[in-house]
Amino acid sequence: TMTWTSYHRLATIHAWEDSLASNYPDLVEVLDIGKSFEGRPLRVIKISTSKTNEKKPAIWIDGGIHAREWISPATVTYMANELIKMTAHGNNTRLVDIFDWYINPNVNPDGYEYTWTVDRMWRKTRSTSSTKDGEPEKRSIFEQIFGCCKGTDPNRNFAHEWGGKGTSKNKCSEIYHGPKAASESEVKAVQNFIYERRDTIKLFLTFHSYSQMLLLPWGYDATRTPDHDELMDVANRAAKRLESVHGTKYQVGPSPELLYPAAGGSEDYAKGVAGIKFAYCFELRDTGTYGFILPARQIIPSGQETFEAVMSMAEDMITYY
Ligand code: 0X9
Ligand code: ZN
Repeated sequence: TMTWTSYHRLATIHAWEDSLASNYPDLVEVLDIGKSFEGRPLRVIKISTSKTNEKKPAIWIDGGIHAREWISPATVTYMANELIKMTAHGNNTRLVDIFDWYINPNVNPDGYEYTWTVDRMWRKTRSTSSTKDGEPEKRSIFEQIFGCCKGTDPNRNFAHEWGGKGTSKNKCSEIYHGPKAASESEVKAVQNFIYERRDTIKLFLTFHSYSQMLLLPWGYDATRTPDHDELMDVANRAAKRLESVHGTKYQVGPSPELLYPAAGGSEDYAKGVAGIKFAYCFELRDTGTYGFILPARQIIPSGQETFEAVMSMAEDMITYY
């Protein structure tokens, strides 16, 4: 069963989502938004007190774009659970009264399962662009033998400045951008979902690890957005609130200034294509001591502090919806 004292397989996370929907039928719904390359369901937890057809402003949260970043789905499910518990108990219901919440804890389920069964450090999806049933194998013998040439980096595959800086056309690369923009069904499903709801989604948050940063667009190149200062204000307040919980420090700024430029990322798509003004990418704990292999005892502290940052951002959104 689901806990936040250890990491969990996808089946456990899905069973937990199902139990939320049956325990809180007036609050939680599990939406099916597509299928992964290997046929796993792509799911979104909808937390909402709206009546049918009521169009409320919304907040999007996703995790697990990169398979090995286990703290991301763990933190995202922690936050979903807190939000649901809080609302169900009638505490601070304001942020669920005002906003519908769309939460996808595992954008890349094939990759995630692969990190449990075969390779803990796998990052990408598990797709092959050339072998459909009955079609001849187009990959070289080298690629067929060395499975490293499978998969696309989903965070280089979004349809914004696709194929630009910090991406690779080499299938064997960890930052392979894929054969075309949104070639990955996992990416296409997220894009379609947020594009269809682009008028209601006010805040887009995507969770990665690691390096303790709160990144804002643009990620693709070192050019600042026209509303850079507003995005920085919201992020700085969130980082301050985060730090107040356990003293964890997050750096705030655009990826090219703090890390590196990388095109085709999800928050760039949210802002650049869907037109969602406030789009951010969290790089969760830690700063390299454990890196991707963050001990499970850090899930709850990470969840607690990140939840406060998200509450701060959601409160700031009330001014804007
Ligand atoms: O490289 C990435 O995709 C992210 N770092 S990670 O270590 N989690 O892989 C940073 C993405 C920053 N955002 C954009 N470049 N859009
Ligand atoms: Zn990542």
